[in-house]
Amino acid sequence: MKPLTADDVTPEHLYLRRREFIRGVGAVLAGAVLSACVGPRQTQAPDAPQPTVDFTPPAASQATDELGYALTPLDSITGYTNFYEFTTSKTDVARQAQGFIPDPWSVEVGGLVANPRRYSLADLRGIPQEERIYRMRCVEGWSMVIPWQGFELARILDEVQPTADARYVQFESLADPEQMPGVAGRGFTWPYIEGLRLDEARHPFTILATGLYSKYLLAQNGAPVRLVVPWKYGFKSIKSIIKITLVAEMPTTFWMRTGPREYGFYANVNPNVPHPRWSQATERVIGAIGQRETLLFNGYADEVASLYTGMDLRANF
Ligand SMILES: Nc1nc2c(c(=O)[nH]1)N[C@H]1C(S)=C(S)[C@@H](COP(=O)(O)O)O[C@H]1N2
Ligand SMILES: [Mo]
Repeated sequence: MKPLTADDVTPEHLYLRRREFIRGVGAVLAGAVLSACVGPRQTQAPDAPQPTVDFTPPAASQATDELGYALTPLDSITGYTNFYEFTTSKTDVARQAQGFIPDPWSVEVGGLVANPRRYSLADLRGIPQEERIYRMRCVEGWSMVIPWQGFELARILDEVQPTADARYVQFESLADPEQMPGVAGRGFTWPYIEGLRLDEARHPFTILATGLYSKYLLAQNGAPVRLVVPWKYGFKSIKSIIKITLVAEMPTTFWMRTGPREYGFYANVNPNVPHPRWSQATERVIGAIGQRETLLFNGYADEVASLYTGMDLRANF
């Protein structure tokens, strides 16, 4: 199984240049993925005035992921979002986030690293971007299929060089009460924090995304840069990142702090481990009618299950 690119499912003329994607499990295991992804055939960084300006998102009926699931329409991806810094109302985030200007921006990468570095937005957008069509499964029981643009987080980790003590990666979102009405309100402890084990962070499917459907991210989807970890529940895919810190101990995440009985550190998509308040066996397909079965590791088990060999997935929820 391989994550498809829209290159595979949309007419060629819609794209300036084609590029190849991860070819499959063999490539992943061989560690050949990085070289496959930094080759010469990259798509350009997405941007409004760039040649993709005439790009029309493919109709859902024309475009699918590698399982044959239709891409979620753009208006659903941008109109139905979770971003609690703005509001807990999924259909009102876009409006609340309209005035959010994520520029200038920088991401500070530090902690247990040999080469701490601050990445400007231009730095991040200057990294060769590739497209990944990934399923997104929210812990609330709904899902989308999203064509992201971004790059592997491993690329940045390689640049900053984690020290031997580094075992986890902690991520932090902007929490600006001036621009984000949800942060000014009560009920949660900000900032939004997420974390990955270092080997999860280095997995070639883990990306930092700067765009989707060939445009830069809109505020509601986590502009200007967010994490995407497709085999985990959506809340791991932290938005509007300002800080990445290599640490020795497992970070306590926003959701672990908010509801420790309901949200664990791992949060791997798993239809066999129900949430305390609901089943996780099926999911509602946003932008379409109906439900589908939820798949172990969100359908990426072949590529990621080995990260969890010998672990009790029920205890480590
Ligand atoms: N900073 C931050 N990141 C966040 C969230 C949030 O509220 N704040 N919500 C998470 C949840 S619950 C999900 S399902 C995904 C949704 O991503 P999308 O709205 O782009 O589909 O973002 C995640 N990242
Ligand atoms: Mo979510």
